[in-house]
Amino acid sequence: MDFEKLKVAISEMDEEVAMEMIDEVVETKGDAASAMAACQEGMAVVGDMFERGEYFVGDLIFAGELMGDAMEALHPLMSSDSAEALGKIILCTVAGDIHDIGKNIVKSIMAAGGFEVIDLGVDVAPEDIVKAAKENVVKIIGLSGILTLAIDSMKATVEAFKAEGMRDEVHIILGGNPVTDEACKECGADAWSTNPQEGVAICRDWALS
Ligand code: B12
Repeated sequence: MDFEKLKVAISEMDEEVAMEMIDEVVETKGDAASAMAACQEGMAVVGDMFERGEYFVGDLIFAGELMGDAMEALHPLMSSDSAEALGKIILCTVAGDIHDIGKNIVKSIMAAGGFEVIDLGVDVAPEDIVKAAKENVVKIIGLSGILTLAIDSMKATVEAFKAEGMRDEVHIILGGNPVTDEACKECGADAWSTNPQEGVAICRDWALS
């Protein structure tokens, strides 16, 4: 499979070519991880074109829907029956941010890795995340955010756990494009990653420790 062609199809929002290639990966039980990576690279191009004023919000919406369809089609290839049970994890996109394509990919990969994922959705207020952690007795929290301002919400979420006296009871991992080592330290989180597989490995270590 020519994954560069898939990347270009996503970046040009050529739905027909992109979905034909995705369907081929699904039918042949092909390399879903590379297909996902190609789609993500295509979305990065869409973002760059938006920034340059060549694409508009309508294009972002269409590209987002196309990416969502592609991820949904690839989902069965990411699941595994043999995964060990690793317990619960909360996942959400933080307050002020409604981007959820990356979060949903992470959700699929976490579930395939053996986690029971409690997905709180998008634009989730810090106190709602704390409440859900308390109610469901969850020790691992995954926060996703794509907007630069998401970093502030991530920090506010960590602070909310502190205010509730729960900071030492939970592990908090951050993910999404604007997250860096510096941002992670600034937020007071335990770990960060923009790579879902690496994120799962970190959470797995926490779950088994
Ligand atoms: C699609 C899209 C949209 C769609 C979102 C649809 C959806 N359902 O998510 C729509 C149209 C709704 C949208 C809206 C807006 N968007 Co927008 N959008 C994008 C775009 C093109 C792609 C994002 C994406 O899905 N990427 C693909 C996914 C797979 O990648 P990812 O999110 O990084 O996730 C991966 C990793 O980061 C990691 N990961 C993610 N979360 C987590 C969590 C954990 C725990 C771990 C371990 C890992 C992890 O794993 C994922 C899989 O590999 C980006 C451009 C870009 N380069 O990202 C702009 C972009 C993010 N948007 C942008 C903007 C400005 C907006 C709007 C403000 C536009 C507007 N004027 O209205 C609104 C914001 C609304 C809001 N309040 O959130 C800017 C943000 C600028 C900034 N620095 O803050 C970007 C960067 C475009 C740009 N270059 O200007 N957008």
